[in-house]
Amino acid sequence: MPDISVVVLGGGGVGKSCLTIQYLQGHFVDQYDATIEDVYRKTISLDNTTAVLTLVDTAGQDAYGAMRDQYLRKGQGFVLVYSITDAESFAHIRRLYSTLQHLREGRSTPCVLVGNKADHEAYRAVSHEKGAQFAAEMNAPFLEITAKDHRMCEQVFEKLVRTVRSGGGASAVVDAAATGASGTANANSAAPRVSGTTAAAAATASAAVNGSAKIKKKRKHRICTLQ
Ligand SMILES: Nc1nc2c(ncn2[C@@H]2O[C@H](COP(=O)(O)OP(=O)(O)O)[C@@H](O)[C@H]2O)c(=O)[nH]1
Ligand SMILES: [Mg+2]
Repeated sequence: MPDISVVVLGGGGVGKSCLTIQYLQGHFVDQYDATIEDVYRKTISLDNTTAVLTLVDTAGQDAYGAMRDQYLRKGQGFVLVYSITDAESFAHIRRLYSTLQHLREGRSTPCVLVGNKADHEAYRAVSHEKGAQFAAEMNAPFLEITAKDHRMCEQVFEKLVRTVRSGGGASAVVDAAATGASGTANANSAAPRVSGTTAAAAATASAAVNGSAKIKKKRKHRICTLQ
């Protein structure tokens, strides 16, 4: 069974752990220790093919350390998360993507861009268009979601697996901006607001997920503010 290593990246407090746990365990955790970095394994059956995902929910100071660079070099798929309520978190993910590209030295970098906390529309600080535009630059699928919604979180990882399988990154994923700005789905509805042609595929996908396990609890890190 193929193994796909997935790294969830983004600034502190954007909802990486909530997204990961909602995907794995089907519930929303209101508070999760911001200093803990966890690695999980999950079997996913998608498009009649099964794979084992190794998920790294990154945290803390390793966001800038040697370990992070290791993840960025070795990862096969990346979930880039920002909060739509936090403009700095969007700037952060842009910088992180530059680093990612630099470290990977031209190898394909399958990514999904996730604007989380879409349930907080009243506090929106990053427009949907801005997100879609950045996703287009990366040739990555784009979703605005809330980690409170299980199906939305599933779709994030399904999109990533499809992106990885299709060769990922540069040319394999259709331009996300093509439909991004005109997306009409409500962020609070069951389907995430998505861009690009893979959205349709995700909507019709029958994903069966079975068996997930936390395989490793990393050491606690000091809390540090990500820039
Ligand atoms: N309203 C709302 N709050 C969220 C959402 N996702 C995460 N949060 C909250 O944001 C805070 C940080 O989430 P967490 O997953 O720990 O962030 P991380 O540091 O990126 O892992 C927590 O208080 C969560 O309850 C979301 O989709 N909507
Ligand atoms: Mg966390």
